[in-house]
Amino acid sequence: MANRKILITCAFPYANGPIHIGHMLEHIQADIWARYHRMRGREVWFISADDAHGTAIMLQSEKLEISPEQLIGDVIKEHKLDFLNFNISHDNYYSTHSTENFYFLKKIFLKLQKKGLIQEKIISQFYDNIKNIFLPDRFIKGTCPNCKSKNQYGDNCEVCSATYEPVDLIDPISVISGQHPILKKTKHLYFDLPFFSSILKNWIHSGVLHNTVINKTEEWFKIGLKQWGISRDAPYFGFKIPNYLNKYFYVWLDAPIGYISAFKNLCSFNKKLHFKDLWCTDSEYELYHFIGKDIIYFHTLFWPAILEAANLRKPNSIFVHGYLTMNGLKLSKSRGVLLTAKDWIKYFDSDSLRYYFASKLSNNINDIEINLKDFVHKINSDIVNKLVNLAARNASFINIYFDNFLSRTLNDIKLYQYFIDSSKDIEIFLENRDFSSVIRKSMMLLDMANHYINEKKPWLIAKQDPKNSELQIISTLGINLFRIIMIFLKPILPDLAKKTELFLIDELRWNNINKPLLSHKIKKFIPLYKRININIVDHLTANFKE
Ligand code: NOT
Ligand code: ZN
Repeated sequence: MANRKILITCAFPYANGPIHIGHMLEHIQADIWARYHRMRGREVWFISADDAHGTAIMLQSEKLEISPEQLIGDVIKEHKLDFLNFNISHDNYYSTHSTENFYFLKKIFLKLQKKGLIQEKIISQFYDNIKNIFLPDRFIKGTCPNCKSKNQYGDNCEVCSATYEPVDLIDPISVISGQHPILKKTKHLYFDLPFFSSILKNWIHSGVLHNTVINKTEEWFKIGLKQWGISRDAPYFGFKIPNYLNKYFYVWLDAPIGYISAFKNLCSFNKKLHFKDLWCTDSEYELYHFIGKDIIYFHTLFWPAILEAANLRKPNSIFVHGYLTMNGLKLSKSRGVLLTAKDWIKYFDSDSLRYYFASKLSNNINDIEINLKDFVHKINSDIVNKLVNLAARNASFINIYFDNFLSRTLNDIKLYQYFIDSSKDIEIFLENRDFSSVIRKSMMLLDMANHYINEKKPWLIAKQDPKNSELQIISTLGINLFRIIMIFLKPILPDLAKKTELFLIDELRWNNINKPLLSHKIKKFIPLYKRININIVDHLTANFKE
């Protein structure tokens, strides 16, 4: 099989607020997958960007009394630093407010127009006549017309997931002024999504999507696809629509096109990459979008329709995760609890969050509940007591009695071989993004390894006859079993992997799994990971905002 070439994307965080650990869930999930494929020698490109347009960003910049350009410029620096702090290995982190994005947006729009896929309509829309602004869906709140939950946004209900028009909301209120909005007529542009119904239907059933995602998408087919509004009235922060006065492209049109332009920008500093090779309809590249379940609609319907209309390739799959919740509340900027990436890193390290998320992630869209006490317990018991302890207890004998040298041979080949053979399962788990199984299996293997050491009682040999080669051989196996697990966990724990490589004086590589370290010098053991003090949880919870 030809070497796989893969483009991985994460949804674009809005440039009006901090990266929180809900964003991080997705970027960590995608990053683990990207790192795994790189370890397997595949050509991987991993991109994301800031989503820089829209009313929210405009209003936020007004509030801060700076220009939107300055706001998004400041925010992207923060975002990039946050991702760096969590070892998210984006090959490019770009912005939708870029020349490339405007170029592709115009190009695609003109193509749609030429194909007769854009229609004008005069509609009545909610208008805040105190602030003189048409209200986007997210700036109107009211009671869900479907389940009657209060305090829902104008586009969809977070309780029952119904989608609707803002005018369908019961008792609407402008979020900007807190007053009842009025209805005002305005002209808008619409993309003919229903035209693509049968193409989309075929596509979603062509094996590219997980069943739950298909079912969710089918719900929209049942209601019937609708014309999709792609314009917004001034005042707005975004790209202007050519040949229209005071009309802007809706942020959700230029956001996904940002996948294309972030890649285009990547090509400009990676000369071996060619734009067309990726986006042409017969591309050899695999394309995967990691997203949260709140934006399924845009990625399984709207985006593939745009790609189809523009004669560009479609994704191989859309990988959807659930929400991150804490005490049952969604982590987000606008609702529930907010725990930022910056806050996290003040109290804990990055590998710990990556590990904890991995232990809860599999390839379904179930919500992920994070509990900080459980988190501390898991890190201490898995990483400290099982993983690092296996290295520590064996390294000490090698360091003290054998001048840091591992033995020439291995005993208990059966146990060793079982670890090697397990890599087949681990590969399948990682490929399927079933990271919780990777961790479960690794912990089971570590239990076996630690059990082996407990049975062999090397400390007794060390007491009676410290130069006995049996002691060196037992410890060498212990170190080699640790090394195998660290190869499995390297995509999840990049910091610990780096320290391990320094300690073992060996790069953790997938295709070296079955070559044990023998007659090999290691470094003097230094603690690879620090136990987390449970009291930190109380400090943290006292400080973060609900
Ligand atoms: N900024 C959006 C959000 O919901 C996600 C944009 C996804 C990016 O946070 N691209 N697309 N499509
Ligand atoms: Zn509802």
